[in-house]
Amino acid sequence: YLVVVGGFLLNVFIHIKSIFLIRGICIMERTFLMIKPDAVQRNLIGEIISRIERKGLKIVGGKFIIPTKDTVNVHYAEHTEKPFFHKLVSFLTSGPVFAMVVEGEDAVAVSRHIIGKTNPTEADPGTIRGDYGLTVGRNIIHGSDSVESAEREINLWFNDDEIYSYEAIRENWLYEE
Ligand code: DAT
Ligand code: MG
Repeated sequence: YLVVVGGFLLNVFIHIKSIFLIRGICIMERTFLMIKPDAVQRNLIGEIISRIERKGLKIVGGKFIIPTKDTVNVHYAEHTEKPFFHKLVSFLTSGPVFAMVVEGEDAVAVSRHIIGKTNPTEADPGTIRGDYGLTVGRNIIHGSDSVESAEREINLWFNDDEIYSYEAIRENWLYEE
């Protein structure tokens, strides 16, 4: 019984840690997005950031870097056993990416929606992958798939002092009281 209660309290703590800001009834989240090397090479950084900004999401961290193999191995640890893992790692370390921390109400789910399905063949038109991607191995952008993954990935790619919280006046028009 104590183990169950303890596990529950730990889960609550993890959730409260990731829900760092509560504005009215809406829950603000942070997510990790990364414009992959194919999109950088194709000059799509601006297009993609425009979509994120237009949606109302707030960029609170950003960096242009060539990822190390170590970082990508940890980032994609869940795919270590997949047949495409090796190619995935060499693709992501092949050139610069633009990594971002993005904040907003339901930021994780909202950004997965505007990114579209993993395989651009199935991604709807109007989504980033649907509009700019053609194959799964070159699918333009990464977005965290859950609040837990987001927290893990943000900590992997960013130091705390590289993320800036700030209030933007537009938020009064994006969110209800
Ligand atoms: P997502 O990026 O939508 O979270 P994922 O986590 O399943 O998708 O896979 C991570 C990345 O691995 C994905 O963006 C592209 C690559 N990938 C996934 N499935 C693949 C496949 N069948 N063949 C080649 N690459 C694949
Ligand atoms: Mg994924």
